[in-house]
Amino acid sequence: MAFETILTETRGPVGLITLNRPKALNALSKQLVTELAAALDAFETDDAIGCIVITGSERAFAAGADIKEMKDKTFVEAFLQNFIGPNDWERVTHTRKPVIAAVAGYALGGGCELAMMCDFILAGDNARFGQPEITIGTIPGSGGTQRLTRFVGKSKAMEMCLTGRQMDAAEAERAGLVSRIIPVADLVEEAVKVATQIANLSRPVVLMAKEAVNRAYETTLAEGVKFERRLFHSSFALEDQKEGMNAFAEKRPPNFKHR
Ligand code: CO8
Repeated sequence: MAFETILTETRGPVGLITLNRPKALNALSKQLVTELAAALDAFETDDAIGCIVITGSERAFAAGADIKEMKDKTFVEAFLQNFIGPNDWERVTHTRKPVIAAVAGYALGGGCELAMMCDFILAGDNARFGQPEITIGTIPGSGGTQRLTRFVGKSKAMEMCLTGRQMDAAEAERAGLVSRIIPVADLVEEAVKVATQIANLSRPVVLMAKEAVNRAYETTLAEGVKFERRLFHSSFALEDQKEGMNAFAEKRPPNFKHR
């Protein structure tokens, strides 16, 4: 795949996507968002890939949508183009394989929103999260007011969306926005390690677990638990469930067939 604004590589069973517009702090231009969607499509359809990592540079995961590109848009253009294109902005939320955001430096505006669309966030110790749109005369446009509120609660989300205040990595971890903090120099290596661990598990079961956790955001507790129970039951139809449990009983590592 030849892209201009991102880099893609495979590390064993992991697809690694690096946002790569260093001069613009990885601002999410139309081209970048389109290329990211294409890279996700490619890794999603590649059977050899079991988990995807999206990262940026040590200075910036992404400093938001590209302000220079969008500043002169009219309402009609933004509305008719759905900002910059069909559904590319939300592409990561449609990925069935797990996607980990490895965030170092700035994750602002659309950058913070992109990180929150991933399945979980590993933060470098220099990460900074924020929704500064209000300071440039607009509001978050890709889930910032909704996902941030669900992650960190109303008070922090409201303060951040109303003032543009940034959270550092420690606050983001305390607030539940990120799963853990990693020294920035080790961030990508650690994210690839975790992704490899996931990719070596039974793929159908991994996809079931992801679907079940995501259901918690979309339905009532009772319906979510019922959904989880049905998937749990159906996992007993898998050879990988037999292998996993037999391996435990026989005190050996499992050798999953479907990965
Ligand atoms: N867009 C375009 N260029 C940017 C952006 C951006 N978001 N952020 C930084 N850059 C550029 C700068 O213009 C600068 O370029 P140049 O060297 O040509 O002047 C270069 O990157 C380096 O930036 P700075 O010199 O500003 O670096 P600093 O270290 O001084 O500051 C900051 C870093 C604090 C990150 C600062 O650059 C900043 O505040 N950036 C803007 C952050 C922001 O407001 N982001 C929100 C954008 S709006 C948005 O994301 C809405 C998403 C809606 C999605 C809707 C989908 C449907």
